[in-house]
Amino acid sequence: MTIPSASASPRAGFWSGSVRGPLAAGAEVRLVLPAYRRGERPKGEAVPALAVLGRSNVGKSSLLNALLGTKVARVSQTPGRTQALFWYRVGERFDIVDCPGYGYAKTAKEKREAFSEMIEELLTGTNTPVGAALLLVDGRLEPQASDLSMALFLSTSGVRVVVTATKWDAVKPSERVRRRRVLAAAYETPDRPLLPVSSETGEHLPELARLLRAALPFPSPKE
Ligand SMILES: Nc1nc2c(ncn2[C@@H]2O[C@H](COP(=O)(O)OP(=O)(O)OP(=O)(O)O)[C@@H](O)[C@H]2O)c(=O)[nH]1
Ligand SMILES: [Mg+2]
Repeated sequence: MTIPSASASPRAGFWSGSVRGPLAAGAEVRLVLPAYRRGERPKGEAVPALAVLGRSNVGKSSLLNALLGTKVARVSQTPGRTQALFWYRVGERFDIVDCPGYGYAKTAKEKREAFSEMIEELLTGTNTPVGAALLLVDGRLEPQASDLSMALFLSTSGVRVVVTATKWDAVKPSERVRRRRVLAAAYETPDRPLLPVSSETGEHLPELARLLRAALPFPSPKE
């Protein structure tokens, strides 16, 4: 399987602080690693990790920020903003990995292939694969081929998956029922819920945070 490819630009930086988003619940969030190479992982003992995946510009970094209640991930109107796998540690309990988006044709082919390989390794590699994935699809659009391809790949990877339809604030109320039905037919299964969300308004984010916590394979009853 070739994962639809990505694009982005390097970014250095560090941010840390206690935050109040529905998935952080007052924990500290810090950037532990911008990974530029296949198989790179944060140093030390591994914790459960959640990969945030989707086409370029679908709203991955915005949703990560909204779930954590931070501005830690960089957001842009220009596709291809996120240019590495950014590992954020939440309260020393779990990691969230903000991935480069796929499907942005203007990115150099080599770079798209490199990101695709990094994401594939993240999901299936023997080097501590992720425990769960959050797949974002654009709630304003009909199902897209690259997203269907990613959903299919995920279903064979053994990773627990939650799908969100993003930018739901921008979907007309009169269209919401039909669009929700079409997206559910494409992506939802008994094991893979689909939730429409908005990072702008916060719609359904507490519910999403609950689904994600349940999907992450915590090793002990600390959860
Ligand atoms: N209306 C609306 N716009 C949103 C929402 N979430 C994100 N956006 C906008 O969508 C654009 C892309 O957001 P990002 O979070 O940078 O998207 P991304 O998926 O991380 O993009 P890449 O890193 O380039 O792959 C920005 O202009 C955001 O303001 C939302 O819930 N509603
Ligand atoms: Mg991004």
